[in-house]
Amino acid sequence: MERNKALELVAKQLTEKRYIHTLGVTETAVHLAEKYRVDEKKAELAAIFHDYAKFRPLNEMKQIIVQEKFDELLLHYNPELWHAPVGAYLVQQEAGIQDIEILDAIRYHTSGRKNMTDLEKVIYIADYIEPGRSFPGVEEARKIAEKDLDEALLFSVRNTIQFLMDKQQAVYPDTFELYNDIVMKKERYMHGKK
Ligand code: DGI
Ligand code: FE
Ligand code: FE
Repeated sequence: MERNKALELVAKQLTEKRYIHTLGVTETAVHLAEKYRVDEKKAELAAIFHDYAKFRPLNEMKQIIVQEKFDELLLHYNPELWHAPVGAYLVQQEAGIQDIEILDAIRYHTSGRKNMTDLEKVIYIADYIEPGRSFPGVEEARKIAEKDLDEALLFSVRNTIQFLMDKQQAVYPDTFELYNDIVMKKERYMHGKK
C-alpha cells in the first residue's frame, strides 16, 4: 500500500495528537530501518498503522481477543496492551494488509516479545523515541538507538518495566521475556559462547 493511502486510512482512526505521534514514529522508523538495513517500506507501513486500534472501545477489543483466540491472559493485564494485537487484526481486516512481518510488528509493538525480528525492534524503539516523546531517559534512548539496536531495545524495555514497577502495575509476561532474552543473549555473547 502507498504511504498516502495508509495515512488517510489511519487518520480516520486517530485523534490529531495521536496522528502527529504516528507521523513521528513513521519518520523515526524509516530512519532506523535505513540505518539497520531493515525493509524501509515495511517499517513505514507498520509505523503508520501501529496505533490503528488505539481508540477502539474496550468491549470491542475484548471481544476480538476472545473471538480470535489471542492470549486471554491479556484480559487480566492493563487494557493499554490490547490495541497492539487487536490493531494487527483490524489492519488486516479493514486495511487489507496481509504481510505477516508488518502485522507482527504491530502485534508486538507494546509488549515486545522474545526473539523479536529487526523490523519488530525498529517499530518498538521508534514508538519509544519519536520526536514527540518527552520523559526522563528519552534523550539517552535516542542516543543509544543511533549506535545499537539491541542496546536501545534493552534500554527501552528496562525503563518500561521500571516505570510499571514504580506504579505497582503488573508486567505482562512477554515484556519480561523480552528483557530476559536480551540480557541472556548479551551474557552469552560476552562469554564468547554461541
Ligand atoms: O500506544 P502508545 O502510547 O504510543 O505506546 P505503547 O503502545 O507502547 O503503550 C505503552 C503503554 O502500555 C504504557 O503506558 C505502558 C503500558 N503497559 C501496561 N502494561 C504493560 C505496558 N507496556 C509493556 N511493555 N508491558 C506491560 O506489561
Ligand atoms: Fe501503541
Ligand atoms: Fe504509539
